[in-house]
Amino acid sequence: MDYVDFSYKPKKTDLVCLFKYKTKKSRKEAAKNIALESSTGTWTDVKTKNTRAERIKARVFKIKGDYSWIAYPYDLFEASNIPQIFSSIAGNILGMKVVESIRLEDVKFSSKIVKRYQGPRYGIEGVRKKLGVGKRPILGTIVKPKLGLSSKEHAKVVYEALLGGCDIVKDDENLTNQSFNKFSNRLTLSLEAVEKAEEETGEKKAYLPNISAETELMLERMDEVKSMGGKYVMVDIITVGWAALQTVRKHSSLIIHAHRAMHAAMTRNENHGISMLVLAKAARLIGVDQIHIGTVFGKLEGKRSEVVRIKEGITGKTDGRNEMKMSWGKIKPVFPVSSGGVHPVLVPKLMKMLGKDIVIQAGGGIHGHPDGTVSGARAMRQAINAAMEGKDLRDYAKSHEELRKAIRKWSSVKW
Ligand code: RUB
Ligand code: CA
Repeated sequence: MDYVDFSYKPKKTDLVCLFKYKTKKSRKEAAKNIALESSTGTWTDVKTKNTRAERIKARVFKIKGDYSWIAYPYDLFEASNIPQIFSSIAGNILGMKVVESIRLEDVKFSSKIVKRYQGPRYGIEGVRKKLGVGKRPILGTIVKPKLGLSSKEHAKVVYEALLGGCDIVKDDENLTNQSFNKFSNRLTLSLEAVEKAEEETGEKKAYLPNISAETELMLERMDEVKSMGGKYVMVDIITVGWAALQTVRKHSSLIIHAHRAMHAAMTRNENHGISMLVLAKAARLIGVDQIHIGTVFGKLEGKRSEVVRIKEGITGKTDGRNEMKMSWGKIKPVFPVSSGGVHPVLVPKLMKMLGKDIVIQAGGGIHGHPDGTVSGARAMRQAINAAMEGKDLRDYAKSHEELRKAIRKWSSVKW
């Protein structure tokens, strides 16, 4: 059958996709349709076909269980264009009637494609250096309430969180330039808060302003952050889109924190859409320095096996298994961010699951502390210290009041 060739051996330069799909037709027939619609074909034979179209078509080279593996020749792509790649491998095929559901589970970018990308400027090592944090996880918070604080109130929360022990404080995903909290004003006051906290604690600190907006406006905001001495920008990478993210990366010399708001529209359904792993790999290629991957234990959905795979995909020199094994070449590892319903009690579990090379973020789990933000940040730092020293959290809490109070408030939280 055209487009299906089980004897085909993917070339080193092919991009390979792993799809999970359900169909009422034969699995082979459906796989053929996935391959043709995502590469060169359409629903019927066309008279305009040439030899090139035949040569560069995608090939289904394996079908097993619910899955099919498809190889895409390099010439199908404008290799440095992430939107074009997604229009192919995750485009029309998601809406085809021949499949009841289809999910792009994993993607293997060939080294020839990888070479066309810059990847993160800083990555894990670079971020650690900028923040002067050696081996422990980076501690972050999100200013809460998400929306409603004035710039002045916002900056006060930034200051208190940093004073208590956070390394970084970020805006929330839906805070940008609202009438009650203007971007420029917030930036100025929050960077002052950073300076003050750095002087008082002797630690390096950072504020992550959310620059998400129309692309040119984002670049203006990024310039503003840079000119004022900021270290980071934060971008809602899914809502701004791949093209905008590529532009930001091209122009940025700052650390890029990637928030993934809206990802679940594509990633949450286990049978349909695009996996978070695929989105995170694209973000790594483009070059974000840190990205949200989930917590398993927190308030937001995300299976353990999936969260661990995403971590491997964004930090490994190689990742994937068998047909999907890919090499990242010179592309640096991205800092995985665990965030969403995190509080001190979850810290040991998170570190056990993901190791020390993670950014741990808590919003409510800091600002909801019975004694406020400073104590909340202290409690989180204490929890990290306990885990770093291999001590039991509850034992450690006996001599650490802030942690003790946090445990009392949150130990029975269930999602
Ligand atoms: C966390 C928060 C972040 C989520 C996003 O606040 O608001 O937006 O981390 O989710 P809180 P994810 O700590 O109060 O829950 O990281 O899964 O993308
Ligand atoms: Ca948020």
